[in-house]
Amino acid sequence: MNPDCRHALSFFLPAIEIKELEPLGTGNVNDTWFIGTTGGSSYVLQRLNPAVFPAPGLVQDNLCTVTRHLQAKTSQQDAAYEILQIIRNPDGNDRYFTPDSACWRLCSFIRNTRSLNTVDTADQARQLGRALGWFHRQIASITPESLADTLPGFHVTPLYLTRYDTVLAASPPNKEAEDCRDFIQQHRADVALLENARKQETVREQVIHGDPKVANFLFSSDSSKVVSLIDLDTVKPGLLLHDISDCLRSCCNPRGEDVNLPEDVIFEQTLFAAMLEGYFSRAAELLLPGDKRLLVNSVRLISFELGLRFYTDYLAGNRYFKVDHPGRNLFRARVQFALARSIESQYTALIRICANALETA
Ligand code: GN1
Ligand code: MG
Repeated sequence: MNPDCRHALSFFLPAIEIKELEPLGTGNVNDTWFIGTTGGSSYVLQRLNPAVFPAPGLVQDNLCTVTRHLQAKTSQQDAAYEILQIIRNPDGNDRYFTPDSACWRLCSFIRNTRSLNTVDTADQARQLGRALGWFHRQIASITPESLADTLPGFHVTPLYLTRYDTVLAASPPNKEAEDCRDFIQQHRADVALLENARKQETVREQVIHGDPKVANFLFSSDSSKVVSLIDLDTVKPGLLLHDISDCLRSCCNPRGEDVNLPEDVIFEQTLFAAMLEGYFSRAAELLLPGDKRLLVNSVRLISFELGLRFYTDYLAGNRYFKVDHPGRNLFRARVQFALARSIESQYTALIRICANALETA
């Protein structure tokens, strides 16, 4: 067993007898393990990546604030979804630091659930939309100032473009990835879309999840029902459109983010319609006029932004997103750019689907 895992576990649960310890999930940033004990309890142990989260204590503070808020809200009504429990050690401490400045934490494991990397059916997409809409309604009453900005500039697309320009200028010429550079060049003018709308106050700002990709929703083991929305590391003030778009770029790409053939990637209209139907059934009243008007363009932008982030990290030597081989982030970038292209090619139809879903909500 990784000695740091063992130290972290004995910090949180000094009397623990471990029966199972296995890597869990497909996260691109943090390390996660499933822990089963001889007594039949199960937990999730995580190591926050210090290269991504420079102030992990604040990430943990945000997590506590949000889970406390969700627990208080759901105890007043029928609990629609399960909420993560943060485990504390006998002294009441919920975080453990190793000498490499990494922060470790332990949470409950939500039983009888499974995590998917892609959505296959409209029913699953509708369930994702409902769960995200529910989550947005619950967290809408959190005062943004009560949460720390743990990742300044997250989802501010123009800043990612500036960073890309800097990294590119310092990189050796790379013929192999000319397609990515061309695609970025062609879309430079689009990057300020959401920042402009934010300035004009036509889009809703509130506390958001920050990373509502498919893998962060737990489905019931035996149905398409969503049981919980997990990975609350990026919960902080943002735009509702950041979350809706990030969820859609993941949900409507049935081939997934890690496919090796970007030319196979398509943005699926039926999944788009179903996710929106589910989302609007729970949270349509949160949307401002700009949210409705910019939704399709915003999904395209967030796909482009993620492609830009992956490509920049590839050029910078893969320091942010974990990789299993040096070309992985280049593949991932191509997938997101292919998705943005697929959205572009179906633009009129997607606008119509979105308008219909809003009308029938
Ligand atoms: C990262 O770590 P993970 O897999 O939950 C990233 C998200 C990306 C996502 C793409 C803090 O999330 O922004 O959308 O990869 N998280 C951070 O899979 O940058
Ligand atoms: Mg995440």
